[in-house]
Amino acid sequence: MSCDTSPAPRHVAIVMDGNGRWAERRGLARTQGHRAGVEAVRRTVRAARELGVGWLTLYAFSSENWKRPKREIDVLMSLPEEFFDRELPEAIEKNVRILAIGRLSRLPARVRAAVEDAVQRTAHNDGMRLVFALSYGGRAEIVDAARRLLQNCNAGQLDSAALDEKIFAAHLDLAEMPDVDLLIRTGAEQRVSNFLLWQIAYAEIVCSGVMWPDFQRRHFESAIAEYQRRERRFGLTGAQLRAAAP
Ligand code: V0D
Repeated sequence: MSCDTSPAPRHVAIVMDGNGRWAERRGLARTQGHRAGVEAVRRTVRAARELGVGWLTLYAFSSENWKRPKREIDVLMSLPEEFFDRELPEAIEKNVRILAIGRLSRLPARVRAAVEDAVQRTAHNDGMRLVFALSYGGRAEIVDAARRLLQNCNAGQLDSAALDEKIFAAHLDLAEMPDVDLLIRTGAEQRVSNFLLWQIAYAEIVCSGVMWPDFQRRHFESAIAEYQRRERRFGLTGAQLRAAAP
């Protein structure tokens, strides 16, 4: 069933899992899976923009990923630059604003510089927001927000009695990031894995058995269609839904 009238989700977040397994199944090195994953990122960014998604947040590197073998980390750290070589001109042309969340200070200086350069060069864009979570953990983001709040409190800029969810959210890595509407996880796992914990409070979760390098536009469209089917039921009882059925 298609529904042309339901809105696209405003904020889609994706856990891009299954790259290593995709490669191992083909007798390739895991790093070949990560490289193939970059192509899937390119396709997905283009599809999201064309489908009218306002925010796309991608889990590129978790705070736990630092425990991986050094050689694998070295390849992973080459991917932001590889991505921008081809994609930054298009992002600029298509009015995409690039942002990053996570402990960017832990990244190699070169990677950090490439990311900050892309953020800066697209800072004036007001089209789709493309957010990369790098060296990111959801709990760490919440702890960092609490630390900023305590600092503001101790500096007399915030009264603890006035603290509410809205003020708290404004101290997260990106104050203007809206709640996630649709959380997609590929790679046949069904876990949140410490991604955007605060922002997914009311997210619809769609898990896909497809390994991330195989993720195509049709998989993205089908996840959005599933979101729209669920969204149309929002708040109604089963009886109300049946009564409203044509
Ligand atoms: C490997 C699948 C794009 C997930 C996608 C540093 C794991 C491909 C980026 C990227 C990675 C990050 C920041 C940025 C621009 C692009 C990326 C990493 C891994 C880890 F500003 N893909 N990608 N970064 N993979």
